[in-house]
Amino acid sequence: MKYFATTAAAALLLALAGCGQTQQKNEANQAAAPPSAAGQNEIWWKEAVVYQVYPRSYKDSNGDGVGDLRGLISKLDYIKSLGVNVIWLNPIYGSPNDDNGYDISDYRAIMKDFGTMADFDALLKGMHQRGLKVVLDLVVNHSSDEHEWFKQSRSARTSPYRDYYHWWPEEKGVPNKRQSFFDVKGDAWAYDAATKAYYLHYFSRKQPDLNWENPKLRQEIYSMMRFWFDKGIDGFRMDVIPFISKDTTFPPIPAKYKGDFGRFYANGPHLHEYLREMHREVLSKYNVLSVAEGAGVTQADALEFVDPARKELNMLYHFDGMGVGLVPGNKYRMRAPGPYSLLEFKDVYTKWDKIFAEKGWGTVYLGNHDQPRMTTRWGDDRPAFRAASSKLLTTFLLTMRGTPYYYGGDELGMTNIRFDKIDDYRDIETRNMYKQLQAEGGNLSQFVEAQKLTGRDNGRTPFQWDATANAGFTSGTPWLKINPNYAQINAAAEEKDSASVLNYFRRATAARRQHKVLVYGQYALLDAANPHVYAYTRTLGPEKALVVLNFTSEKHDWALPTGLALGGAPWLNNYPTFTPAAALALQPWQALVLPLR
Ligand code: TEU
Repeated sequence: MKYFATTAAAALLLALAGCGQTQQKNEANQAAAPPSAAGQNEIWWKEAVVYQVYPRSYKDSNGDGVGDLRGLISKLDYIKSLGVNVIWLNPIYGSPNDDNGYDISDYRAIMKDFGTMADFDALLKGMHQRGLKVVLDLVVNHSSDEHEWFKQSRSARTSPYRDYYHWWPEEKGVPNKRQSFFDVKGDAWAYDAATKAYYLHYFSRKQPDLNWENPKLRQEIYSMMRFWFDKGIDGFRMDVIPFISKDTTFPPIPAKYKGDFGRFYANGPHLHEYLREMHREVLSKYNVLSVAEGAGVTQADALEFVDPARKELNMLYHFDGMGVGLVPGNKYRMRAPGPYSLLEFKDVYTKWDKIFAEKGWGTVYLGNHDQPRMTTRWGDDRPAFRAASSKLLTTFLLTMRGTPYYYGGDELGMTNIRFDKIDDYRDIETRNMYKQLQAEGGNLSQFVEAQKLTGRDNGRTPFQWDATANAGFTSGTPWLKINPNYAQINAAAEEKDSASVLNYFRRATAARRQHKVLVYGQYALLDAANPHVYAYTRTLGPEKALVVLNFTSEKHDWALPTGLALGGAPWLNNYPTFTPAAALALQPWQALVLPLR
């Protein structure tokens, strides 16, 4: 993009004098029409800021070292004070915790570590009283091997539950290779001597895949979903939902997938048929949020999930952003994401915005329970830059089109713990990758080094409430070590500081609430080739805003493009002062959201 400082300066001066003839660009005319009043019921999830709570690490009320529902209830006023309006809880159901609740043994019960159904009812009531909606995790690609269905299924080939799972009888020979994410041998088939057959598990051996090709199984799932909706929950985040349908002849993975098994798994033969059935039988009957974890989903496939005309799901979240700076398909994630290319980052988010320009709706996130802390991964967590870069990333999340999914703890600017020893990890993914690499004679120290930046437990360390013992998380021994930086980085300290990351997050959620242009406005990338600064406009009818983000730890000047005229004080600024000028003098990690005329 071409721009000239002198022209921009003239426009700026005119604007500041209050008599500027702002050069309206065509963008304003192309802005999506504001949603009609008739649609109001359907759009609450577009205007939402979703706050993700990892219950195991949020707040422990009974001293067993594990977060629980009573602990979470005690923090609802805090959550409300953030200005978020939807809470997504990672799985809270009955589970032996092979994969921290993603292995469910009872879909209609609460995990013992977390409390009771009465606690859940109190939690739901407490949330609704505060105007907070609750989204639960729906984990139905697989169950636990300790689920009653699986116990029955594996007991005999004639069991009425046999076809609730995928079995391959040994007399048919060894089944075609399927890769497992968590298995120590990487093998997704496990041999079960009791009935002389293999069962399928895309994740751990204790997470057998459910057989969605069986209509009875599907009805069980729909009935379970209705059970939770009838209790009053407001939505589901659907774990690896693109993986549910399988070709039960289990052919070799076609060559066109070039070994990308995740992409193959996401293309089962009846996937969209089942999603439409689920919509018909369950989702259409409630005013709820539904979001797919879009593992294996490409840009070309995305609309098939969320085009409203197809009657499937509301939203999906993609993995392209998380892949920036990683070697694709590297199962051990050996390459630590150091400096990444901002150009690539901008390109990914700009392309994904475009997919939903006309229909459907997107999402944006920079961290979750499967990812390192966003400040470490995408910002700069050294003390001099930690707060500024956290605030910049928050600004990005809350000014993009699409619903932001904000991970609990990021509002404090929490950082990776960077364990030195494999034994400190609790995560099955890290531990089993290590064992696999060990068996293959791989480079273990390189692996441990890479996990310091990519390992999932970095995002799972307990929430840092205050500077007392164990960060105020528990009176017992925490299930996972607490980041020693809790003495400086904690909610209590940040409450008292108006310039903290925490209070900035509150200002950011308020800005998104106040200015609908930040939710619905058309997005246009500026200065695409700038490797340091990410800048874009948002436009909704006559309302227009400029977002300028210096994604580096150095100062950079950024000249206002021709035709853009500033229209007043910043809506958001992560530094104390702002001097309007034709070329903005950006501080390290400075983030600005400026109204335009
Ligand atoms: O993650 C699915 C998934 O694609 C994972 O393989 C993820 O990409 C990987 O763990 C990142 O390192 C979901 C859940 O979010 C995850 O916590 C579960 O472990 C997994 O499904 C199995 O249920």
